[in-house]
Amino acid sequence: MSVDDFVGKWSLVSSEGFDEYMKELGVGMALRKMGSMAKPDVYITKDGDTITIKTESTFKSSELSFKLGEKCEENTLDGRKVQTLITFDGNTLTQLQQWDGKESTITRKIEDGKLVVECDMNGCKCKRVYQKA
Ligand code: A9M
Repeated sequence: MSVDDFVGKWSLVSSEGFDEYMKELGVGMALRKMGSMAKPDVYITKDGDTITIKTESTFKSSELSFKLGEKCEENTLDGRKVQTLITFDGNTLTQLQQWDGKESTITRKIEDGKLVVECDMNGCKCKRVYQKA
């Protein structure tokens, strides 16, 4: 498994615990409703050692470009400004977001050809599965 296996367009097929995760992040009700309804497409590209993850939905979109192991600033869809560090262990892309003394982890891995995204904040977990579009 390499980062190249993550490259492509991915469409959301299932989501568990996302509302609870957004609550734990402190996202307000209106935005949580949008988040729950959205069926985003995720575009992952790689240019040299720069990886870009673009999340597109009819409501809101976001784009994050980063190099593995280098901290960068990320503006999240719910308006947090966080420090993000993404690493790859040969299997899983692990993203650590830190802001205001808080942190959340987002992992991405490929399972049965699907992109499995798991988010964790204070032990409140969410699992979202995307299939190759
Ligand atoms: C994911 O599937 C999970 C990433 C978690 C991001 C959490 C940010 C909170 C969202 C707040 C509401 C946004 C309302 C707009 C609707 C857009 C929906 C998109 C949700 C991700 C794979 C994608 O990398 N990440």
